[in-house]
Amino acid sequence: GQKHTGNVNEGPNEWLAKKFDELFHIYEGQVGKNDFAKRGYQRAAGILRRTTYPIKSGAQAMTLKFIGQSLADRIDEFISGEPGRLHYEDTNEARAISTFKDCYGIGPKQAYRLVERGARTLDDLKTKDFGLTDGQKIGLDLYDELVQRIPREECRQIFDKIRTAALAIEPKLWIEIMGSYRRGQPHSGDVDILITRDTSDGLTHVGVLKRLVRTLCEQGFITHHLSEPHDWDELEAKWMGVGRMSINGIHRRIDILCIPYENWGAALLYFTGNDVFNRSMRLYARKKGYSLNQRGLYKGVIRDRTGQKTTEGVMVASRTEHEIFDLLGIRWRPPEERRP
Ligand code: DCP
Ligand code: MG
Ligand code: MN
Repeated sequence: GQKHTGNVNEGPNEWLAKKFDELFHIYEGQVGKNDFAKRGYQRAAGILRRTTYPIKSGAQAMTLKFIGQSLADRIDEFISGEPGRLHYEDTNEARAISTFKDCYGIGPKQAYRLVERGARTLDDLKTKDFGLTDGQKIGLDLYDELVQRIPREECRQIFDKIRTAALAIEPKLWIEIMGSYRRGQPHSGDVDILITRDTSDGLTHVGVLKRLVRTLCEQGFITHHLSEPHDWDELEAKWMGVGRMSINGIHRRIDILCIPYENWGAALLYFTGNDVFNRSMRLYARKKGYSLNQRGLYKGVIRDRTGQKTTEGVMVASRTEHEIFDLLGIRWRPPEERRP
């Protein structure tokens, strides 16, 4: 169940980066124990991808920021071709966890539990009762299609289709494609769509999501619903499902998120990612005495010793990405540069 995330412009260390991707995925299923190592592998993959000259030894890699002795040892292991720890970790159990967590709705924790309970193959999940939800069962049925990355051109076609349908319902909508597509990636795991409406004339986008999903169903584009909003008529509502461009097309994962107008910039920032960039941005905000989430940047948040919020604070920026970067005092970074 490895996803193919290779770039058309692969650098000289892509093969090493892929090794660290593998390690990251194996460790992802082993929740709790190896969080530190896990993040290290993820970061090493990113750093190696951005290094423009070939890395030939662990010692040489240690001249790069964030690569310490243990990551360097791993690099030497990979370069020497010795089985090493990766081989040791590449058990049936680890492979099953890695496969299961690529199924829609199954996270690393649950994948681990399913393996603990004896599941080893997708067939086990299909034929025995593991108490999976309806959404997870759809994910299982469509597994082979949904693990395939979506080429950039098809993402654009899907976005065009959804945008056209949405604007026919309400011409004043704001609609944007986010996630890996907005970061300029050559292919994506799903299509992430954000919707709101300028409220200066007193109207909102409420009601659009329901009509949009209905229209796309009628057009034969939407084929499955995975998760529907708690309340279709809230300003903040999320629909998750599956669609395809044609009857012979591959089923693709689609997320459509509606948000209040005032949260546009913060939501765009959050859902453009990537997740590692978001984590470092949130951490930076915290160091500066702010708190950042998908709704906005807050000042005056009070936390207890464990880091839990005891006071919500006041939202000080949220309408545009620029506003948030500016208040934090950092240069605005275009989506293509939002990597660890
Ligand atoms: N996100 C996050 N933390 C999570 C999940 C998501 O910060 N646990 C943010 C960052 C992601 C964005 O939401 O970039 C969209 O989530 P996706 O899972 O769709 O991830 P991407 O679009 O980045 O990648 P993919 O091509 O796999 O869809
Ligand atoms: Mg995505
Ligand atoms: Mn998504």
